This record gives sequence, structure tokens and C-alpha cells, in this order.
Amino acid sequence: MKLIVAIVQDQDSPHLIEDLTDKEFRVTKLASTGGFLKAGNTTLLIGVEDAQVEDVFKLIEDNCKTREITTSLLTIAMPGDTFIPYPLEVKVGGATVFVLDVERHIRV
Ligand code: 2BA
Repeated sequence: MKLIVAIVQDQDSPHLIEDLTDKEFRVTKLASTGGFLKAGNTTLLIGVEDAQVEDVFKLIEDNCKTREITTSLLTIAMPGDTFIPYPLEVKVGGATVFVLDVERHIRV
């Protein structure tokens, strides 16, 4: 068995969760925050049999889009202790996915 940890953009998570549950996958949604942008994203925990991992990957690929985000994280120091925001373009991936081996799974 594998545990798929998928970090996806908030906009993509409702459709992805719907497709996963339609296909009878079990999924847990966690509200998370990206360390770099400090913006909200969604982390999904999906426990599946080994043979189902590719099916889940396909649903993630179908639902998660890469987007260009403009942020003002960068600031430029100006004379007189003034800082002006500088726009920074960041490409946020469709999804960041980790696949972990599950040693034991119990449902009681
Ligand atoms: P954030 O950390 O907010 O990162 C958002 C996007 O900013 C990243 O998109 C990447 O394009 C850029 N970025 C991140 N760190 C950077 C840095 N040190 N320098 C320059 N640009 C940087 P993605 O790579 O698609 O990541 C989207 C979100 O997935 C991340 O949000 C984070 O929450 C998670 N993530 C990505 N890689 C991860 C990893 N190795 N471990 C844990 N979480 C990860």
C-alpha cells in the first residue's frame, strides 16, 4: 500500500476531490500553507493499493494546472529606510506529489 501526499492549489482541489471520490478513492484534505509564497494551498492524503497509484496520478494531472502568479514578495531598499515592493513572477506547479510506502494500515 502507498500513501500519496499531493500538494495542490486551492482552486484545483474541489474538482480533484470530486473525481477521486467518484472513483471510490478515499481522500483527506488538509489546509496547508506554502513556505515560499506564504499563501494557502491544499494537501491531500490518499491511501491506495500499489496498482492504483498511476490512476491517481492521472486524475491529479487532469485536474491540476500550472499557473503564473505575480507576487510582491521581493522588496527593494531605497534611500531613507524606504522599501518598495517589486513584482515577482512565480510559476506554481500543478501539483507536488510524494509517494510513501505504508508499513501498516488499520481501519476499525
Ligand atoms: P510555496 O513554497 O509557496 O512555493 C510556491 C512556488 O514558488 C513554487 O511552486 C516554486 O515555483 C516557487 N518557489 C518555492 N520555493 C522557492 C525558492 N526557494 N526560490 C524560488 N522560487 C521558489 P511549486 O514548486 O509548484 O510548489 C508549490 C507548493 O508545493 C509550495 O508552495 C509548497 O507548499 C509545496 N512544495 C513544493 N515542493 C515541496 C517540497 N520539496 N517539500 C514540501 N513542500 C513542497
